[in-house]
Amino acid sequence: MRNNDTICAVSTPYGVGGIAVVRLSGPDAKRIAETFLKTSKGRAVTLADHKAKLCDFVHEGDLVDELVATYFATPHSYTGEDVVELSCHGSLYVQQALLQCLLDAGARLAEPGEFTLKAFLSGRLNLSQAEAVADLIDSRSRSAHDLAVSQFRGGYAQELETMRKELIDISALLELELDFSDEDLEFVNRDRLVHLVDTLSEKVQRLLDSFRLGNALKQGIPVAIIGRPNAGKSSLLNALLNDDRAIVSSIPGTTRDTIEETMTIDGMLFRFIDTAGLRESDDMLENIGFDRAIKSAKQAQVVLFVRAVDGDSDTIGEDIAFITSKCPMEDKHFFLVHSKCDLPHDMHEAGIYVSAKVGIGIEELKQAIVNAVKSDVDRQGDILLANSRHFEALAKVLSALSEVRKGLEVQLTQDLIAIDLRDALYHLGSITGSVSSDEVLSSVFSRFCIGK
Ligand SMILES: Nc1nc2c(ncn2[C@@H]2O[C@H](COP(=O)(O)OP(=O)(O)OP(=O)(O)O)[C@@H](O)[C@H]2O)c(=O)[nH]1
Ligand SMILES: [Mg+2]
Repeated sequence: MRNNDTICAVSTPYGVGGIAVVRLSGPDAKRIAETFLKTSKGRAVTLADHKAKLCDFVHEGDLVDELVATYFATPHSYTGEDVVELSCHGSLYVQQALLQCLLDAGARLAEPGEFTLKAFLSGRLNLSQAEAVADLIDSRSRSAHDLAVSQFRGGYAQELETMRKELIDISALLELELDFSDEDLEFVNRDRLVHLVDTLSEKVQRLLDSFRLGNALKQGIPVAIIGRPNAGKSSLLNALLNDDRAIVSSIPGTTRDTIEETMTIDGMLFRFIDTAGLRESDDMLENIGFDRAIKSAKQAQVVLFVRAVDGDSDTIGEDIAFITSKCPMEDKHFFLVHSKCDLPHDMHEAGIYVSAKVGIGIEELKQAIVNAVKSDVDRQGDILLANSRHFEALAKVLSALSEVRKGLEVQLTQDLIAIDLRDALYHLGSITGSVSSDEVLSSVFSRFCIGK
């Protein structure tokens, strides 16, 4: 990507709308836009910083559209460069015609995320904030939105950056010691280094621990619905979604594959996963379904174990022992759901009683799931890691820090400690983009759509 180009793109989604916005950014943005802009009396328009102007967009004497042009002069714009936004009527023809005029006049089509990349390169956003912009655009629930906003505001990245700077100071001193290694001088107080490494490791570990939940909040919290064939799992899915999503029948083994559907409850996005009934079988397809059901349960944050009230209540313990042997529940919320409670029954076990058929207990079950996840969020406090790139970088930071710690314990020489320290610094810096490679940048920005 050439930095000095003036780029342009339609920034609103593809399609017809009330208005559409065509955006231009770069040193020639103002000049290119002004080539086409005229007053209603046909006079040339001069754009003024941070002012919106109603103008005619004229191409070879023909009016293309009457639109509002807004100019943001460098450096006070999204990208840090000169930016012109043309808010036109949202016809596909008008959008494409404007774009073509701008391209013919010397602008180049923007690549995905290039406006935000420019904002990063000009120092207006750090990498973590740029990623937060993408998350904000993607957010489908209040909790995903909250996560994105917190990351945009700085979140943990800022704190990590402060610690990184402290580490840089220390490693500079260590390198200095190296220069004087013949004289056996110690510039770095080893206790201070140990303390810093420990505090940082603790912080990083806490962030890593929060990833499972953070990621689930962003992508949708997985809720697996499992149980024996015919227990009423698919009926429960349909009742939760209030939609006729999965096939229901009295034939055991109706659901063979997993069925997944998302739903927002109380501002949180959930992914409900209906699974094939759990039973040993000679049927190969059914066995595949069984494996998938167990896999879904393993990946879930919440497991609903469904059991019909007209079944044999003596086997509940056995069933639960079976399922927990296949899928440990320590890090999950496990709910015993007694289904078909509209049928006559004399069961009084702990758990939640529901009837998909008449709609009993469905709201109560939803509330119980929401409360369980909320308690996880509260326990986690305000730091939540939701970005997988950060997760990988932080895992590397932690392992490098633990090497530094080991080195300090066995009084390794400065040069060897310095290597691990540099490694930790590199991965820490990659989070905010203080150090970044083209590869990292292109993987971050290719996630964006064109026009952002
Ligand atoms: N009376 C009553 N019947 C129900 C209820 N929920 C499900 N059923 C019946 O139970 C049978 C099985 O329901 P499904 O939802 O297909 O059960 P499943 O657990 O998905 O079954 P598999 O996919 O075969 O494992 C169907 O005949 C449903 O009509 C309920 O709340 N009350
Ligand atoms: Mg089913």
